Amino acid sequence: MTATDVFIGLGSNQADPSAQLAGAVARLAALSETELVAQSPFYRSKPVGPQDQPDFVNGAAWLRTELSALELLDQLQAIEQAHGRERIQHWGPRTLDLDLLLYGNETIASERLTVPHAELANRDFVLQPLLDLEPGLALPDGRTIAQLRQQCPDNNLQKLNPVERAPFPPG
Ligand code: A4P
Ligand code: MG
Repeated sequence: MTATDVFIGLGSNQADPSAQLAGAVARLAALSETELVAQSPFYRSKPVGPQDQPDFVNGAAWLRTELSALELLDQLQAIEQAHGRERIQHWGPRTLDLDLLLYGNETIASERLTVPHAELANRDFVLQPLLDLEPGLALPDGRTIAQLRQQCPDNNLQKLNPVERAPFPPG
């Protein structure tokens, strides 16, 4: 089987978010039949959805994998579990959220998977890290990530320097 380029969205707003993301990238890099091509800078972003929760740290990882999309989803959910993820509130606080943003040039609409990720075009905290990773990236329908980023509402993204990736105060 040939390898497919995939992009994973990373998000956390609990228990030292930047460390959660860094740990997730290490676990992604260690997946079987998978290599880490690159990771984006991390960004601090205001919560989308319920506002009574801490700011998020978001980023993205570029993988090259021989896993199928569903095999990869299983692995993403296992990593979320390993990071103590509890599903309590839709769009609520989470120690780690891993979303399959793009799987090669495939469009997937099944019970467990919607790819490209359904909210991708509406979220600057998803589009900007993708743009950082690959400025020429496009969706299966041909729309470019650069176009979508220009049209996307701005949510006050703040790029984090590695030195600023200190733990947030508990919130
Ligand atoms: N699922 C379907 N498609 C996918 C996909 N492409 N990638 C299914 C991953 N999962 C996918 O997800 C619920 C189900 O979605 C999974 O079982 C899988 O089969 P979940 O992560 O358990 O539930 P959730 O997180 O409550 O819902 P959802 O829709 O995944 O939320 P999002 O879209 O991840 O949004 N604000 C900021 N600033 N930054 C954030 O990262 N994240 C969220 C969560 C809200 N607000 C945010 C952020
Ligand atoms: Mg999710």
